[in-house]
Amino acid sequence: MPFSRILGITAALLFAMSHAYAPPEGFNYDEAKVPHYTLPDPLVANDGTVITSSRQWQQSRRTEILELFETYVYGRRAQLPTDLSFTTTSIDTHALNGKATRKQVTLRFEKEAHRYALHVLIYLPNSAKADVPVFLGYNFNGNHTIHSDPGIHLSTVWMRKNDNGNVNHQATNDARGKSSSRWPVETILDRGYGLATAYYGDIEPDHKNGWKEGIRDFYQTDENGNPLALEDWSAISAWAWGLSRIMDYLETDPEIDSKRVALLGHSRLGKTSLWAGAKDERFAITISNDSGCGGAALSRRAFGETVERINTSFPHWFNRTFKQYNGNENALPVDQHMLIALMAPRPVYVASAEEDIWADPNGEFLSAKGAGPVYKLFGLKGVGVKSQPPVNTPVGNHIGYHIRTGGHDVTDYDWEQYLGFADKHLK
Ligand code: GTR
Repeated sequence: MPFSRILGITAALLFAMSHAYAPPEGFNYDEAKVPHYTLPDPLVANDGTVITSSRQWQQSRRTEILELFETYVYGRRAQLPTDLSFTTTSIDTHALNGKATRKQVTLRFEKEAHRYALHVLIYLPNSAKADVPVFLGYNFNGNHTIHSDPGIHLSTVWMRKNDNGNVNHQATNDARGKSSSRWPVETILDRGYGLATAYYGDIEPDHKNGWKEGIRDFYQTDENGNPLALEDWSAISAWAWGLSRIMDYLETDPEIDSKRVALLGHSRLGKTSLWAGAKDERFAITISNDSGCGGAALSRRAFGETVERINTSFPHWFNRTFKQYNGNENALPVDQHMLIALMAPRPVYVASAEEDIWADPNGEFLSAKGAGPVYKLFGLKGVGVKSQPPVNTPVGNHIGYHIRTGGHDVTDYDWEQYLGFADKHLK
């Protein structure tokens, strides 16, 4: 190879490396340029009534806000399955050198055709007696990526990524353990928690035509029995629906305390967890890790990723009505602080990363803070600070928040805060 070619390749590599985390150009990353906006007040009902008690919130305002998010952002979701079944496909009581019991459970939604299967991987600490609290979260790349444990079934469905051990969008053995840095399984077990996870692509592959192979192609009515067109719901709604089905299973597992399930998700799966936690009050805690636009971040700030950009890059994530707010965030009847507020009075945690400016860390903080007045109705404390805390300084009581150093990822530091938050509220 000529020397000039080697130089060229080296330069290209260095460029790629230095720009690996560079956020897209043409978006605002300057706090001073955030447009002026007024947030809708979670405590003013659609008819103008001011909500002053937790009772009023629970009886009417909560439902109103849920419906606003259904109508304008995430869409509706499917009916309950009529033939939900759970099959334990493998169980190993001496997994991870005897530390854990590993179960793999397949959820199916229909008796006859058996088209859809949601494969749930569960680790429970053998040191625990019974009734284990668990963390539940979707993974991005298949259950086999969260740990190198060879007993984990290799996923056979379509994988979004075509690297890290995936070939032709199918997982190979080389993909095992590739996402393990995001899942400190042994630490979770040592702290007395179980872990349940599933691949979100089991419910619907994450691309614009993924619905054709997902449950959105199957269910014709929503949870109230009304006809459901494809655009009436969204991939995020479908994925969130799947998390509730996992909860249906957890409720039947005698080794698990389904009243103490902490739901977490990163990035797009953080958006999904927030919507699932809002819809389904069986989740005791909801945790958003770097969920950004359409997750914890306030849409009106248009800082980093905007509504228009997300609707263009990922048209399948949100419902059709959300597209009307491209470049027009101020007209949205909701903003994301109201989504956080839907968790009340259950504890909720929002986390950001300093270099993850695409996700608007300050917008994530302001949203967590903006849910505070609703928690106050219940006599509960929110983030407890006026402005974004310094890096690596977690704050908050019933609404937890931190911004850590580093980029868009789930790290041991994040988990340490989530475990501490769960200890505080679930133990
Ligand atoms: C990005 C998207 C973000 C976030 C992220 C992810 O491309 O713009 O909203 O969801 O993907 O999920 O990793």
